[in-house]
Amino acid sequence: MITRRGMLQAGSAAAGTLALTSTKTRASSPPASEAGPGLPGKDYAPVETPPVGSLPWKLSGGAKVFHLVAEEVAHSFAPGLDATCWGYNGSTPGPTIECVEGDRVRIYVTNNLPEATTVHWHGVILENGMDGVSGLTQKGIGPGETFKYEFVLRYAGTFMYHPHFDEMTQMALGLMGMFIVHPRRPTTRVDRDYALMLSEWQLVPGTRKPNPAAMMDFNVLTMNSKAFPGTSPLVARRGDRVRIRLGNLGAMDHHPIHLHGHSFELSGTDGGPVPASARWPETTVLVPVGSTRDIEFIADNPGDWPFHCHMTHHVMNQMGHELPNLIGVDVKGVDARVRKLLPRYMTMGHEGMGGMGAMGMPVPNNSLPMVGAPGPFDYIDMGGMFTILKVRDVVDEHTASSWYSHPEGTVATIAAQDELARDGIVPAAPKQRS
Ligand SMILES: [Cu+2]
Repeated sequence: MITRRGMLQAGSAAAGTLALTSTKTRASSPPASEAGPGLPGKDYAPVETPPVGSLPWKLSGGAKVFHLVAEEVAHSFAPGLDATCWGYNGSTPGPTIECVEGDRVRIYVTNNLPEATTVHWHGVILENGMDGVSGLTQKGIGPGETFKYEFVLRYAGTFMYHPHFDEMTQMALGLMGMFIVHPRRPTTRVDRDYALMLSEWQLVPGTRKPNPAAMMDFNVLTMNSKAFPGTSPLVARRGDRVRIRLGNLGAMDHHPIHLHGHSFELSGTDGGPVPASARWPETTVLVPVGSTRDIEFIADNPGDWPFHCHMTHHVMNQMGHELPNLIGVDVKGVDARVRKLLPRYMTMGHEGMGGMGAMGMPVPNNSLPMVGAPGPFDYIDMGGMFTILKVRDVVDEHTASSWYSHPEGTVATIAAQDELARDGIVPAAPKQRS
């Protein structure tokens, strides 16, 4: 007679090296020895992590071997804003690690920082001793030491890697990266697959070292450690199925990331894929600290579409927050008096703060204007955690650096007098200010 216990024993014997089988709802993958290491082009289409790319690997004894080097890196957030950060293999974020479900990985980590570090594989289900938590699951990797992590990737998903030693300092300085495990048998194929790590920094204008003690007032908000206009545009051909994988390893802030011109579905988290039956349409996805969110959509609407954090202070660069509120204040008298001392003085902010970047106000050395960059019509009044999705009928090497050319009659313009008259619109004069 087959008993319940007998079935369980048989089941666990058949599972072989895979320990987690019974209560998991996620399907377990075949062991690496059975399927062989997943290969780019054959088993997966590589992810794009602009501008850092993916970490190279080599095969050794059936495992994919990677080498991460934690080190100080010279970094540029955007033209005109350079900093000394910490990263992996010369960049922040570090290069993306890409694997396939079932792969065995051996990841060497060399620490070239002045203090200990570890690497935690955020979201990856693995043996406790490979989890990378200093003091709890391993000793810290001392300066100059190289540690070895080795595990089998049981589940597909969008994961991350980061230190769990002095993480407040180490992540504030840029130590983080994406870790993507492609499914062995994909249910959806996408044409473009992007990865963007969201983070936040405090960089006092004129300085070059991010401040790890910051707990609020982050003033440089980034995608892959770049602030607009330093971010890379995302390009898609009209009709492409696009996946964007967002990770958030900022210190304190969740980011509602909004896409213009399209709606999308949440297709995965750092817990794995979301079943098709559990998805619903959105145009904004909240990416909480310490999580990943994958979105998928058909890029069927040509144009230059903003893709940005909807927290208004997160699309500013190096915004100071200690300003008095001058909106609506009559500053004429103040300006006249100050100009006796400073002839070119002009109070800012009383008519709103738009266009401050376009005015070409002088900024301290090594800092950014608070917003934006020149656009095809005028100055783009957003910066920080902002990039542009460029959807085109034809995609080539010029697409990323070119502006959309709009079909005639599809751009909002100043209203013509005869149109106002036809539609019975009388523009109202501004009300008298009290
Ligand atoms: Cu944000």
